[in-house]
Amino acid sequence: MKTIKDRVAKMSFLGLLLALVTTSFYAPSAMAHGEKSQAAFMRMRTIIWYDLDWSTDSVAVNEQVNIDGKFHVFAGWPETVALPDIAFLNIGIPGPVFIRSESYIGGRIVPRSVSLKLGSDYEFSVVLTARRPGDWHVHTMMNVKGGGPVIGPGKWVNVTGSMSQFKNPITTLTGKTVDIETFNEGTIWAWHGLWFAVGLAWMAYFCKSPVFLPRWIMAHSGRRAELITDTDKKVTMAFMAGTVVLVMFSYGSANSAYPITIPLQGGVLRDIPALPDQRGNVHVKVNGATYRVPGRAMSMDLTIHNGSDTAVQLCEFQAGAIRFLDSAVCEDETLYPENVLAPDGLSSSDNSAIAPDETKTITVTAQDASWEIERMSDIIYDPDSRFGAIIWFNGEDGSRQSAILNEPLIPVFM
Ligand SMILES: [Cu+2]
Repeated sequence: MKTIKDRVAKMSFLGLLLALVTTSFYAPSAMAHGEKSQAAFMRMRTIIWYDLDWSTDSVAVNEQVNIDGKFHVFAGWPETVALPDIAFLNIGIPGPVFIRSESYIGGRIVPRSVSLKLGSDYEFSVVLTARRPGDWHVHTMMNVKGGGPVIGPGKWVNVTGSMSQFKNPITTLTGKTVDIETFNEGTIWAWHGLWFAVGLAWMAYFCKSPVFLPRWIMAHSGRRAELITDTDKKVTMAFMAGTVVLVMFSYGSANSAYPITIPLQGGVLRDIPALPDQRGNVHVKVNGATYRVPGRAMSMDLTIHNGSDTAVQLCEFQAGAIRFLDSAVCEDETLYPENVLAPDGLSSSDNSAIAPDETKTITVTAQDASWEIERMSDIIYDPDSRFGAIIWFNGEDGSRQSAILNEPLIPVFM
């Protein structure tokens, strides 16, 4: 009877081990980042990325991609998302397919977190070096402590070549040049192997019979003391002593091999310079806004006052990452990702130029399937059904002015 129980227990242990090993080696490649499942209000009302520019959408391993642009920190930041007091400029990619070689906000190098002010605009720039060949979706991203990753538009970037060619040389502060892609790889493997072996040996020793159910039964029938023998205690002491000696020895040898080290750098930069006012003097009042579910169209009744000294024309409406353009006025000249660009998605009841000091009330419609495809229309099911957007005007003198909208949105289901 005992042997059957024993066998069952051993088999189940082996099964568990097998499951653990196979799952830890199984890593499917992600096609996107679940950007569509991020709440629509979060994409609309936290960080608005604009004037983005990807330097290229095709590179070879070791070549660089620059992503530059600006972002606006929405003043109507939703109360359910932690404020960006500690935020980290990142890039949303499926694993280390690129390395982030440089990143800047407001011209300052930002390898650490920054504090962002609501209502401000910042300039940023990220330099990536291609590491792994493939087609990768590259997003701008801001990690907000307590708020999660706020993801911006993603663009497909193709990387060619071979990962074995990837080099990541750096010069240390002591003047030594090392390739950190392969630096001390042997040592890393050896330590992982060693501790893995120690762990396995520990498990193997204590998985001698009886295990699991028989053990549990013995413990419950008051024979707990019989489960641990004197030899078990000696083996445990040997493991403990061995671990301590190993750690002391390795610490000493690493210290003598690398006497000069500095700690990993952390901290928060609280004085990142914001851009001067990016909006201009066109003022927009939203008299009402609706989202027509069957038509995938958002309609707004806007009163626009042109307080600038040049005539302006409505050009673009951006909600989250989706840009709706009025093709009669402007077109996208960057490599903006197509899935979130509606080059002909914006129309208005009257889009003639608004003269300086003129006030006009018009109906503006942003219509495109991307409301549904990008799952931005989910906003209508929010308890705080409100949209956030940035609306752009082209000036006759070549200037660009914009206004931030933050208003309730009423869904229409017919
Ligand atoms: Cu993606």
